[in-house]
Amino acid sequence: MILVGQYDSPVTRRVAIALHHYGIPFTRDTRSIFGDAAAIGRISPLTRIPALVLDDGEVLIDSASILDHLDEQAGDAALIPRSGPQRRRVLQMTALAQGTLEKVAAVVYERHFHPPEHRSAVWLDRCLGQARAGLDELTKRLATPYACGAALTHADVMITTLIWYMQDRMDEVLSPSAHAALISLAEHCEALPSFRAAAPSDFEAMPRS
Ligand SMILES: N[C@@H](CCC(=O)N[C@@H](CS)C(=O)NCC(=O)O)C(=O)O
Repeated sequence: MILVGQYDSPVTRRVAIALHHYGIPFTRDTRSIFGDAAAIGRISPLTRIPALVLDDGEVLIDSASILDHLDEQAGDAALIPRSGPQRRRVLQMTALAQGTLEKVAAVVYERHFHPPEHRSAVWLDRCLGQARAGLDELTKRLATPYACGAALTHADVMITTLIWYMQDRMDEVLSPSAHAALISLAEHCEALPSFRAAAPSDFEAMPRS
């Protein structure tokens, strides 16, 4: 199977980390979602990453839907319980981290695509406030040693790829004191083999504005 997307995309990287964690072999299409948009659009109908091209040619899009498929393959090793309150907890923590990422990315895109005089200060303030609220809520709900308790889950993966993206791109609402627990969780996870195997290379970066 082929994972389409570069690892500076936190949602692409979270699929890669799960693939490594599950020991599922894959190759990569590392063309840029911006520089090679037309080529990516021929694979992924919304011209978004990640996409996963299965061995029979079927194309899966959207990180959560892709992970649903990979979790089925992983069985009991899946990074989420099959059912029950702990499954809901993992899904909610993951949704909080992914929702925070969406607001951070909205700020990054607004600043990338619009010159300063065309940016909406109202929109930017709203997104920054939502991103800060997401980080605050994640911090409040964080368990130990992992985000949802004793085991590594998809929530830890999403939080870690989010923190990496913020530190690389837009860290103005990430507080070293208020969000210290999230940062320290991310540091711990980044040292694990599956995260190291999916570390972004130097060439994998959205063009700087
Ligand atoms: N909900 C989607 C979000 C996908 C997404 O936003 N991907 C970004 C990269 S992180 C992208 O393709 N951006 C380019 C665009 O939307 O035009 C997922 O989890 O896969």
